[in-house]
Amino acid sequence: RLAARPAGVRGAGLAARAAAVLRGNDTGVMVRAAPHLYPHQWSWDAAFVSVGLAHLDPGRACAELDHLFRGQWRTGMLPHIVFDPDETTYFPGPDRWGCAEVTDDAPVAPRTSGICQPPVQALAVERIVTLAERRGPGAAARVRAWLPGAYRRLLAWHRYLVRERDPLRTGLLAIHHGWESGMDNSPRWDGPYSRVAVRPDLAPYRRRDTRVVRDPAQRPTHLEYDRYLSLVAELRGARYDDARIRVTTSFLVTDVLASAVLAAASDALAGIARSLGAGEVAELEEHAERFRTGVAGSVDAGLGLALDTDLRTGEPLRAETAAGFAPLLCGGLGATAEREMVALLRSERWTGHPGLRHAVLPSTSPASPAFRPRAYWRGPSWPVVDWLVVWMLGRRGRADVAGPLRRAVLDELAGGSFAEYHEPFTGEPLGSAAQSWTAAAALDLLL
Ligand code: 9YW
Repeated sequence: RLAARPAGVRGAGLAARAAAVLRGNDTGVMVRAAPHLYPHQWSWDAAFVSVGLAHLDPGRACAELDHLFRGQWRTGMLPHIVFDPDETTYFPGPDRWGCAEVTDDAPVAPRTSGICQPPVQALAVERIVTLAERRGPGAAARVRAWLPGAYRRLLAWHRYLVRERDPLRTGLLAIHHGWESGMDNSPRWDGPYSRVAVRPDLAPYRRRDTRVVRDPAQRPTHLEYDRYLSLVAELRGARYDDARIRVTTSFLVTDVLASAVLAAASDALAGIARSLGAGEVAELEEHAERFRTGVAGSVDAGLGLALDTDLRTGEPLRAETAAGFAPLLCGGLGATAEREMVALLRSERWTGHPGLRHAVLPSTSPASPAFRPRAYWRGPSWPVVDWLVVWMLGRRGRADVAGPLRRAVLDELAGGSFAEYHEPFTGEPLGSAAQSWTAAAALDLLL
């Protein structure tokens, strides 16, 4: 459909607007995830944003990741938020996390949150290197000079995840808060959250998101938020000590999407290690293989999707969400199983649903009882997720599957508001406008 229109003109206009969004959100040292709603640097946002920046200025892309690396913990963890000290309106802010107050592992400056997000950073670095090489020898040399330092940071990050989040070597990462999945109120987490008690001593708070996005139907409920903050209090009470959290926390689940991202990112990091002549290639390849196998082994025969597991009950979490397509991101399925998963992706339960405005991947299947078309991670389509799927499929040589999805996302983005998410039946932009990672998605998908 895109090809039937004057794609060049439309594409150039959209790219210029996307570039303006990234520049507008740039404080000079970091790109805010969104101008009002998310005025700090988020970990996986920063990775996606750095790829968008690489289309404009590869040096600025590297600086964006360097800013994130400044928040890295002594353990190697990249925290999910690096706070801008000049911005005090976002909730929960650094005082609520109180990381450096309770553990020496956290940096004193910059202040950070005490949890992490899916490890897309090595994939971003791989893409930045490619884009810089395409740009010319000057850009390529600049990124190459930066690469060894970034590599050591990424190696420490991956080793943290492998060591602390999968100590039993199952090939599946455990997360300690739904926020760590990046998909806060996804139906994936309804069961585990129902077992999180709201603490009677929960300190009072005022949310910020519902003051920026006025329609409460688009945001998590107050009960959900009480549980999110009760978990923050639990994690802080455990001094953000992973070994202690594994035993004590009331929310402990595997995350198939983060695991698939780690598998693909380990492939990317092994490639970077090889290009640098570093000694860890075999170790990183082994991580990739372990997590690829873990993800492929999570596919539920009935639903045809990869499922997370509640590690407190041992039960698989039977939700039909976009995360269930995790094996398509990292590979590992046999040919028949992959064909079945691609058929499911194209079916009426997903991108082939007759009611969809664009044939994108909604966050939750419109055919599932948990689906809510306007409610954040319970149904809306998220351009950044579609981009990740397109990008990972492309990396694996599946342009046949990625191509139609890419065109559908670009159609969805053509309105130029760069929304955080969309109502999938109408295409209405929802949540924050001028969201940085959505602008980055447009820039990268247009190429
Ligand atoms: C929050 C910034 C973040 C994303 C998450 C998304 C949302 C809300 O916004 O989180 O307040 O942290 O769920 O994936 O990184 O864009």
